[in-house]
Amino acid sequence: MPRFDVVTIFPELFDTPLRTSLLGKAVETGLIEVGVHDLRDRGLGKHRNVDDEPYGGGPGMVMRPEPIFETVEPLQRPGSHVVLMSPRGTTLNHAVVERLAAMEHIILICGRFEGVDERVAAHLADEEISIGDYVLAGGELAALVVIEAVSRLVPGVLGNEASLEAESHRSGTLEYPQYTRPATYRGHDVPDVLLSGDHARIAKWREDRSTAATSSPRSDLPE
Ligand code: JEE
Repeated sequence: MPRFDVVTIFPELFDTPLRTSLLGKAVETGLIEVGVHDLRDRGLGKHRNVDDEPYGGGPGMVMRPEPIFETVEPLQRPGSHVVLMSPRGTTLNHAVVERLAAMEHIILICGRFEGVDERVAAHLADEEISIGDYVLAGGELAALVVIEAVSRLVPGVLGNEASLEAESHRSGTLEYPQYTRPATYRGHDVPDVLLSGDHARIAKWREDRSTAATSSPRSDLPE
């Protein structure tokens, strides 16, 4: 059973996402374990400070290394993989998610402010991951994206193993348009082929209408 440990100054951000839907069920049934750890428990001084001004000057504040090292180190065990969420990290994709899904224990470090002291990336983290080329206010929502994407690949979490099989079959990139009832909504009909019961024709239609991540929808094909 994979375990995730998150270190953050906003542990409450994780409450609802980890109690709800797919992740809530995965935690409840013990298919994954998630620990959330408040960096301020290792904060400095009366005010439990976790940040300070950047050496050399410049805007904003930087997370100090001591609360991060002192929170992460007691969590580490043989086989732990330490990930620093970072706007300059490797961009998350399905291949990265599959690689992470093979790990038994992932520690996710979430920064805030202008980022974290470089010694965390250099001497504590095993890798830096970003969830996309845009700037968030901190690593917490990105860590939740990683936890959800990786947890989907844990056997039993999806419930419907056929969905996962379809992903690997189709290289994880192909997707066809989906419809459900009603057959007509506001004058817009579900394609006849999907109501035909002809499974070979349906498979062919779906293949034709599938789009790879690298190409735009197949506007060349008729409905
Ligand atoms: C971790 C702090 C906020 C804001 C300045 C921005 C200058 C950090 N895909 C992803 N986007 N953003 C994050 C992410 C953001 C974070 C932290 C992850 C910790 N922040 C922050 C501004 C700046 N830089 C980029 O251009 C250079 C830095 C993320 C992930 N994962």
